[in-house]
Amino acid sequence: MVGSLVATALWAMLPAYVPNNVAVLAGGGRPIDGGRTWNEKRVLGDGKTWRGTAAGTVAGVLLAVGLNAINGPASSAIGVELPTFPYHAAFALAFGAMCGDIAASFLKRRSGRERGASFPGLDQLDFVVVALLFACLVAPGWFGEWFTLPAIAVVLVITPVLHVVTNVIAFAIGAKNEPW
Ligand code: CTP
Ligand code: K
Ligand code: MG
Repeated sequence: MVGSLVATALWAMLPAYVPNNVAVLAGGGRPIDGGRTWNEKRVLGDGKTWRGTAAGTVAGVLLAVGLNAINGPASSAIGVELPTFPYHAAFALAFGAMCGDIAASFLKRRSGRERGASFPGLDQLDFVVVALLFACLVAPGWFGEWFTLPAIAVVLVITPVLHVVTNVIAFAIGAKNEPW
């Protein structure tokens, strides 16, 4: 019961987990804020680029397409019915994750944190909250089917743990400048 809840919640969140990591690998080029400042601080900073955002979003949608393709065998293997992703839900999760991360950078700059500074709590949950919000708005029927309150609770507990582990690994292999 708890196992199937964790499995479906994590599966449903995968298109939101991958975009930020792909953005780290694919990032670079023109920053979204074009170098502009607000109150003498960058609006977003050089860490939020068009290329990273687009690559991350596309990667999340492609992952959802791949997950749909293996849904049958994966569901049978673990004996749990896993969610399939309608395109609009996949896009909402992936683009929502990128927007949450961008919104967090906006808040970090407003609070005087330089690019790369940590903001505990926000760093670990920004992308999940906005991914869930976008999915809820764009695909309410699908969202309600898979993201029950217990599933959302599971996501809010497990995501920070996964985020910390992923980023420490990314830092250790040199893909990221900071371990958060
Ligand atoms: N990245 C990107 N576009 C995004 C998100 C991330 O290009 N929308 C890339 C950037 O190269 C960025 C790296 O991924 O430096 C790491 O992402 P993140 O930790 O979110 O950015 P930071 O550089 O730490 O900047 P910030 O303080 O604004 O979070
Ligand atoms: K971030
Ligand atoms: Mg960072």
